[in-house]
Amino acid sequence: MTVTETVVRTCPLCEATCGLEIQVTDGEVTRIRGDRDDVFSKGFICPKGTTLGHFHSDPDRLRTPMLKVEGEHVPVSWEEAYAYISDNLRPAAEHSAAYLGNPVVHSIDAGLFSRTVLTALGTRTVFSASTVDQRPREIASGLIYGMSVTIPVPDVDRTDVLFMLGANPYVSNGSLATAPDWPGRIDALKARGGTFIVADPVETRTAQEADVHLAVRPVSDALLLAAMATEIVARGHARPDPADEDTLMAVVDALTPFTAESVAEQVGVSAHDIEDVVDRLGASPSPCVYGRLGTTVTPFGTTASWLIDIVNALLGALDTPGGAMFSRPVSGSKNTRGQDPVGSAQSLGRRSTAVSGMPIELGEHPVSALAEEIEAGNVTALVTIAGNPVLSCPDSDRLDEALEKLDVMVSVDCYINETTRHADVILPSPSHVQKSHYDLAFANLSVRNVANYSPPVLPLDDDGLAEWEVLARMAAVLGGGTADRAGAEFVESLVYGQIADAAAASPHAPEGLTREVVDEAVNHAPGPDRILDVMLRSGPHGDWFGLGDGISLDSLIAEPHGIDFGPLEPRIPGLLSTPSGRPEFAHPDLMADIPRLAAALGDERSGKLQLVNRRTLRSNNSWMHNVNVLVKGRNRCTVQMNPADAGGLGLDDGSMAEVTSDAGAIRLPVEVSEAIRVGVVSIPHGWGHDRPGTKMRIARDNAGANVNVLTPSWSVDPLSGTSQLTGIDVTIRPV
Ligand SMILES: Nc1nc2c(c(=O)[nH]1)N[C@H]1C(S)=C(S)[C@@H](COP(=O)(O)OP(=O)(O)OC[C@H]3O[C@@H](n4cnc5c(=O)[nH]c(N)nc54)[C@H](O)[C@@H]3O)O[C@H]1N2
Ligand SMILES: Nc1nc2c(c(=O)[nH]1)N[C@H]1C(S)=C(S)[C@@H](COP(=O)(O)OP(=O)(O)OC[C@H]3O[C@@H](n4cnc5c(=O)[nH]c(N)nc54)[C@H](O)[C@@H]3O)O[C@H]1N2
Ligand code: SF4
Ligand SMILES: [Mo]
Repeated sequence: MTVTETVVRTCPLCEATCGLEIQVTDGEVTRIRGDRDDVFSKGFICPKGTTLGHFHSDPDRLRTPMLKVEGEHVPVSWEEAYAYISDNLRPAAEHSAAYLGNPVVHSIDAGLFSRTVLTALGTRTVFSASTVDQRPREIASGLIYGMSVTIPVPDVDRTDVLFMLGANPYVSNGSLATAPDWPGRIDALKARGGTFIVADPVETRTAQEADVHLAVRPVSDALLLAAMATEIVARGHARPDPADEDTLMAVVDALTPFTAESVAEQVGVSAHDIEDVVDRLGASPSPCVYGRLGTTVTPFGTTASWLIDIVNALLGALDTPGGAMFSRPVSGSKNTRGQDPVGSAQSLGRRSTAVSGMPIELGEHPVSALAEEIEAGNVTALVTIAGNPVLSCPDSDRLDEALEKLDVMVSVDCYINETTRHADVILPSPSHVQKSHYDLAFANLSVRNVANYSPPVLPLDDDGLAEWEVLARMAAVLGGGTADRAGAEFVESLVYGQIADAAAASPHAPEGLTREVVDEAVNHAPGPDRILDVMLRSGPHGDWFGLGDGISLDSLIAEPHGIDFGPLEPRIPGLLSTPSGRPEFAHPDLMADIPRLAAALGDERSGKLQLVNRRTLRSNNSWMHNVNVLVKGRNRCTVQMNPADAGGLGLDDGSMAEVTSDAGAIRLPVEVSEAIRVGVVSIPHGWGHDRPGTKMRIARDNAGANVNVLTPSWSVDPLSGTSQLTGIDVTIRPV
């Protein structure tokens, strides 16, 4: 007899956190659609969300550990895999490093247990996808608010003028701003008479919806924002919180060289257009400025992130409804635990990498430095968890070669791809429908305070391990313990114990809370769920283990469509941890970058084309190209060019071109588009699946070219170490 059931869960693929309604027939996922009752996404879904079943049943997805024997990966038992790790990685720990990829933050298992592996390994050399992404925003937040997790998000549902720089949420579904259904939210903004303004060198899907589109030159955002700050004051729009007025005016004084007139040439739009945007924001009762990837992966990423906050604060739009606000995660966060807004000063520049002296901030090395550290012999052993740096990181041909020089490499991943093909051992993580899910990371970035827990939809494969257990066993064996369930539970007890102790010691805890009360109340099996239970119960809406009124994991399980705790509320000064007890808008490490920005006013143009990044709706960085329904149809890995640029080079739509930068060269088809600014070209990342030794058959048939062969490893934001991935000088010729 056929058994069909319908379950709901949160999509783990991107930051939008959509609710999915999943139909399961005889243990197979047979249909996925949007969950109309989800409290946050209300039925919204994108094409990727419907493919979790395809991914689950992909025959190329790893189901057993793989060991490289004479250059070929062969399936082995867990015992053999962990024995290899014990014999080979453990002795190499002294020169080991780790790379953590993007899906780590989308997984409660990997999010809570990746660090146990690094701790057991004893490595201080940690790389992650953050330094090809949002690290500048986190650094700016650390300096200004005292904690890197304290990131302002646009209150998109209440603003009436939204100015968005370097983001394309109609395609990416949003980032550092968790909000399922950006199209619906922007429509609602317009329906209430609001204005939507976009700054992007490309007239993207998002820019097409804008009332005003500034087709800025790449890497010019910090200049634009600096000028906006001074123009807000000059044009009489400043209305900062009186407590911050002196600090903000000190910043504006230092920004005197930047005016609409002085930056117009570099930004590539007229002074009048800049003034118009300033006036629209200034005239609005609830304006909001939001910047994303296009503003962070540049040599001025940290400075641009800082200046966004300066502009919002000058407009009186920071921490106020309709402006840029701060989430208050239901599962708690560093910035929900304290009570005292006064903390010690943060500063940059304490550590740097050995070879090039790139900054090491927030405990992480820039991925731009990974290849050279391996080449120099400083890193001889590498662990990768949920990452594909060979496609996602700059100068990737060089990195690809460097990985071959390692003595030992271990990966935790679902595929044998461009990166994991170098690994001696690959430990498989189960498919996403076999995991429980809770968005610990994105609760910090959400435009509403929402909580939603999903149990696994399907059981583990025979002999399969949950991802937390894969990682905890590895930590156990690296720490000298046993690579079995007992070893994993020992590691879990350390993580659980830390969180349970912190809950018992919380300044918010009610009278009578002890570690014993916590242990007695928590009734979930060892693993991420019982840790989550502690976090929820000691979070801002928690039941304090029965001593108060509020939620627990069990009450969340009883609400499969999630619980909505409402719109964001002002949180300054409570969430601060700064010497002054106010935001450090004039932090000396940020002010110190103003002369470098002023020097950029005089930059000569190279006369070359400038490469910018691009996302496409049916991709998810590098790893979903083995799902046929997502890659079929026209080739999306193209170089988009304005007709004026293409024509001048004798290129037509569909003709093959060679694109060359100082780092390398790739060949791919041309897509002629009026939407792109003259002098700018765009190529998506995550492609280039033609390397030998990978086992992703559909991806190989749709290989595309790897844009990160073109991005230079030597150009980083000097404050954060984040790679420059946009505004790269390239030349193009027909082939
Ligand atoms: N479909 C899909 N969705 C995704 C992903 C994916 O790969 N595919 N990846 C996910 C991840 S990991 C992330 S971090 C988010 C990112 O999500 P977003 O931050 O929305 O990033 P992008 O979609 O890359 O949009 C960046 C925009 O910046 C523009 N740009 C480039 N350089 C500059 C510049 O110098 N200045 C300005 N103002 N604009 C510039 C580009 O043209 C592009 O339109 O998306 C997530 N969602
Ligand atoms: N040129 C250019 N380069 C870019 C960008 C750009 O816009 N332009 N964007 C950058 C950004 S924002 C990011 S975040 C990075 C992403 O950089 P990475 O995180 O290095 O790359 P991904 O393609 O996301 O690789 C994810 C890996 O995790 C595996 N995986 C998927 N799910 C799971 C899981 O649940 N568990 C485990 N263990 N493994 C899993 C996949 O098979 C894949 O190997 O790329 C960056 N690179
Ligand atoms: S928008 Fe993101 S979270 Fe929503 S269905 Fe698509 S991939 Fe999943
Ligand atoms: Mo990202």
